[in-house]
Amino acid sequence: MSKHYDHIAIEKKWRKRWEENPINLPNDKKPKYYCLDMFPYPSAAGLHVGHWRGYVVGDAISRYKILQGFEVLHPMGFDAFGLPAENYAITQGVHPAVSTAESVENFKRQLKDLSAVFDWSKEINTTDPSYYKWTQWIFVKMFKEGLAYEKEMPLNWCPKCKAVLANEEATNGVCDRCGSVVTKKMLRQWMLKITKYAERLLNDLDKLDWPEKVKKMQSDWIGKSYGAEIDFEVEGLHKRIKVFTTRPDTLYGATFMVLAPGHKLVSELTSSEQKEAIDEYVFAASTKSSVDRVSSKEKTGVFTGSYAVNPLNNERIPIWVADYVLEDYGTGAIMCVPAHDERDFEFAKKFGLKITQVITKEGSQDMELEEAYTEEGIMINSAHFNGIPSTEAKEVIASYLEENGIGKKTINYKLRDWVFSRQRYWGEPIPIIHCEKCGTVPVPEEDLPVVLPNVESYQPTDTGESPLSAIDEWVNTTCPICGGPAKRETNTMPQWAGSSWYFLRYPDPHNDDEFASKESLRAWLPVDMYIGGIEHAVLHLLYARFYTKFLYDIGAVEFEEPFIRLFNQGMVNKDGIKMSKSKGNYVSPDDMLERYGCDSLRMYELFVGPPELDVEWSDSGIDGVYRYLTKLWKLINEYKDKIIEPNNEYDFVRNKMIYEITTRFNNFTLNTVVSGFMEYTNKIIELAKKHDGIDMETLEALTIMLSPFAPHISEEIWELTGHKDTVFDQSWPEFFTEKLKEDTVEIALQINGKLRGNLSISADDPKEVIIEQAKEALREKLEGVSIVKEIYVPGKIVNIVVRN
Ligand code: ANZ
Ligand code: ZN
Repeated sequence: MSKHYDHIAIEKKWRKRWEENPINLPNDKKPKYYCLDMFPYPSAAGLHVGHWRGYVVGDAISRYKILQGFEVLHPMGFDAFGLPAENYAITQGVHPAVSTAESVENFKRQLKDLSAVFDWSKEINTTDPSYYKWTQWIFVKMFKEGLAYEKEMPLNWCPKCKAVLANEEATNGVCDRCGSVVTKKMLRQWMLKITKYAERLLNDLDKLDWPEKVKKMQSDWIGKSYGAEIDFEVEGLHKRIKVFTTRPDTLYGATFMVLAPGHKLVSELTSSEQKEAIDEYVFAASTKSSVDRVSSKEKTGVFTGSYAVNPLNNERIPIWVADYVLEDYGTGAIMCVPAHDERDFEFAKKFGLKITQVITKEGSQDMELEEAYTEEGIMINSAHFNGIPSTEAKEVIASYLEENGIGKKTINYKLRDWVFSRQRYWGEPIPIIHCEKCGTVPVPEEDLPVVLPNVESYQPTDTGESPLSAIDEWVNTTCPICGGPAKRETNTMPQWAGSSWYFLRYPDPHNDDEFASKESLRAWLPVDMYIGGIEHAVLHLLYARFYTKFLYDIGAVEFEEPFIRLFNQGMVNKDGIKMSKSKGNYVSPDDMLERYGCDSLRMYELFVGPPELDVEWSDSGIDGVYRYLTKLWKLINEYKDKIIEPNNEYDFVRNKMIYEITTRFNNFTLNTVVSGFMEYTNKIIELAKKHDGIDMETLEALTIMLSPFAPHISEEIWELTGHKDTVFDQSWPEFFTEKLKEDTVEIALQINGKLRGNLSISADDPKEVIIEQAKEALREKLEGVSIVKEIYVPGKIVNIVVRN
């Protein structure tokens, strides 16, 4: 090997060796560690250096665990169904199966360039019939348990293209393809009853070692609210309007009501004078998405001409229709309390409606409210409830309503059932047969998979049905129950289907009798570490938890939560925005690999910033890492034949180095692990000069610890320094606390009283310094949540209390 750092020769040599002799995964007496990367969607664009970031984190952890004596499962696969491949087929005339296979090949080549310890023998692909057989099997099970059902649902419909559009194809209510205004069309859809699991999905978040921010996003998405349903009589009609409110304490301040445009009483309540205005308003609302409706700045609405009666003070209050109230939340109707609700306040101001304050800060009424008072306080203008705290009034008034038959206490969730069908070609066929005699019949399990047939045209049809509906010989089949003529379901599953359970397949990907054997599941699951982007905080991660709980309930798996620990790597930006091919700020790893090599790129991906934060890519930053490896290379070459007897100085530096790097690794501050290598290599260089020689044990420790980050150069150094085995068969080095400075103590780091890490501190440091260090070590977990309190129990614990 040459004296200068020849990354091309070194990396070529070791990749060939590892291919011939894969890194041994140790035997099954060792503890297991399942390290999972979110599998990619294989786009035609290929991987960029932003994608690499998460994979490098996953690979460094996997290799670290191998060195710690774990048996590691670190698999990779492809989530290959979905809209982009299908749209590509429509525009380019290439079958999605063909274009997807090409993209997969390209992705695999790029992933191999990472030199990650992926176990390719376990590769999966969601478009493989032997895989989606089990995606369909789970659906059949859900159908049999009553969790999959059909329902008429409004879908985005482009009247010009005559096609159903996915939400992402109908941004801002306009068809992406032709620019027409998108309307709604009622179509039969398959739904999954995820709402049945709302409470468990919420409660079990407590068990998870996930970033608090993601847990909060999930609990907000599930959106549990305690409140009451209250009945309002409509004046002059024998009708009642039921509202859902989280604030029964404000009932005396309810000065008008609002119905969602699609509420079933709208037409009945509309007076003849108001009919035209209401009809027009209701139609306009039907063309908007709920997101647009709720987020639009200017409140709009129309008076129906009718009045209701406030059940507590008998006040006559006008009934309006407005699109900021949604049909499918609560009861689709609200009582409006402009004094204490921002949206109602805006609405009342705009339309000149009455504002009555019923809660106040100090027990005295404000002259005129300039904005809604949304805090707790003391009740006023509320008859015999005056003077009590509003928090208490919530309960007292709700009970009063219940006793008098005007209302009842309720719980509401924001979580909706999951619309599970797509009118598309490139997805798993929903395994259902429709028979005129027997109704909706699941395909018998032994007949799975229902293979996706070849079609000539992928174009969505003008009836809103899937392109599959045009293939008569596929659609027409026989009923599995009565044997009579029947038709196949032609809708396909959404892209989320295949990824909701893939982590269960990896341990046993070739099993044809089960989605995975019980033994393999017991051996590997749940996933110990799941690494991926924060953009999956709700949908994918919630669906995967839902699937797991369902499979647990039918006895197919033995655990209720799939991912014990979650890590979200930050995004890589270039010129301030997220890197992507379409934006033209795309840095391909291919060029970087050529110039600097895999080891430098891997290390730079980690060095570029704290792994959980977004970072700005700089092509020149990688130079620094490359220079570091060159320096290390020089050190080895200069001193590899000058091994000296151990001494105290080397002992101290080695211990400190192992301690520092291990703790930083455990705390997941991987960028500081890389700077640790730089720091300690400098110290070793100093010692080598001073003693004109190097200590073997120190050199070995450094090489072993470096190997998860820069595997090629580590192997080369290992060999150069006379070792015959591979560096990956070694054990992670140990440190001895007694050889570190005396005054350091190890303390526990907690979030909300749960152990989340350790930290070694100088016992004499002031409390503030220790808390700062603790927060730094926990930064990933604390990102985006608000800290309520910081507690330090001297020499023992730092507990950070956060709000969820
Ligand atoms: C009266 C009131 C007074 C309200 C007040 C709030 C503050 P969460 O916490 O999100 O569950 N609401 C109920 N159904 C709605 C719907 N279909 N569309 C839009 N808004 C709806 O919010 C519940 C509150 O949101 C309810 O409590 C209701 O307004 C409104 F000072 O009732 B509230
Ligand atoms: Zn039948």
